[in-house]
Amino acid sequence: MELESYLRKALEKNEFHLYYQPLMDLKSGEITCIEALIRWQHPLIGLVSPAQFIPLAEETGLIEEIGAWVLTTACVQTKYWQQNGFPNLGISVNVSAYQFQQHTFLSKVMEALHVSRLAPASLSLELTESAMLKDIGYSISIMKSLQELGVKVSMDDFGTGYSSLSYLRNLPIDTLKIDQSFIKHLHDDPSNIAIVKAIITMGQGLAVSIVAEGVETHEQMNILRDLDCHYAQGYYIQKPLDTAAFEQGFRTVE
Ligand code: G
Ligand code: G
Ligand code: MN
Ligand code: NA
Repeated sequence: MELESYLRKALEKNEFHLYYQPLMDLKSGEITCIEALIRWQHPLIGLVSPAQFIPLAEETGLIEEIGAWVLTTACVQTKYWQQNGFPNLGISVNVSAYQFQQHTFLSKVMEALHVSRLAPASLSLELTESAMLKDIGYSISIMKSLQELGVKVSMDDFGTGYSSLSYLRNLPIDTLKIDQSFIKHLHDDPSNIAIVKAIITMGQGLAVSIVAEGVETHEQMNILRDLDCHYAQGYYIQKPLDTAAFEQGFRTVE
């Protein structure tokens, strides 16, 4: 109960902020999309990681409100950036398993699009494998409804779950995000190269875009480019930045 009131107050007091991390098109070098990552700036504790408070928000049910805030804030910000120099910028938003299963989820997505006037095609939603597989029939129906709206669906942390590859045939997904654990030892472990290469080939066959996460070195980026990976994300390209720092970064790119 105490935690719930803490989280609720955080929302009321505007202690949540979104950071943004770019996804780079490896062919053109362009930033095509940004991932929104929530941060909690607590006045006393300091910065609290979402890895800590998202599970609590799920337990208490507050994820519904926090998730709606994230969606709306991310869409409004992206629409603003589209109108101020980055017309083709897309936004990718993480959705937790519980949030995805809520019966209000689809209407919250539509509301965020309506309020922001962001084109649905500019929005991607990131779901983990386990979130998708929880109630697969229901998940597929919601994912299809999202795609009918024009919203894209990404599978986050791909390779860390237990799903059989046959699921990939049936799940309506636009993008696979290869988990950072495969990228971390890309240059010193040939088995990781083999796995990443196989995922990229599979992506081409299934017409699914591939994003490599957690790219931290030039060497990793070169390997991914050689393997024809579409997109990369990670500290080597840019770490997650707050709105002001992000706009600074835009200016230096221009
Ligand atoms: O950015 P960072 O590494 O601290 O994120 C830690 C975890 O929190 C990651 O699993 C990330 O997907 C998750 N996360 C970050 N922002 C959000 C958000 O807005 N909603 C949800 N549900 N998860 C988020
Ligand atoms: O679960 P998800 O993939 O959404 O979480 C992404 C998390 O990874 C975020 O918390 C983000 O801050 C973090 N992250 C982003 N790029 C890198 C990177 O290059 N290295 C590491 N170690 N973490 C990263
Ligand atoms: Mn993510
Ligand atoms: Na991920």
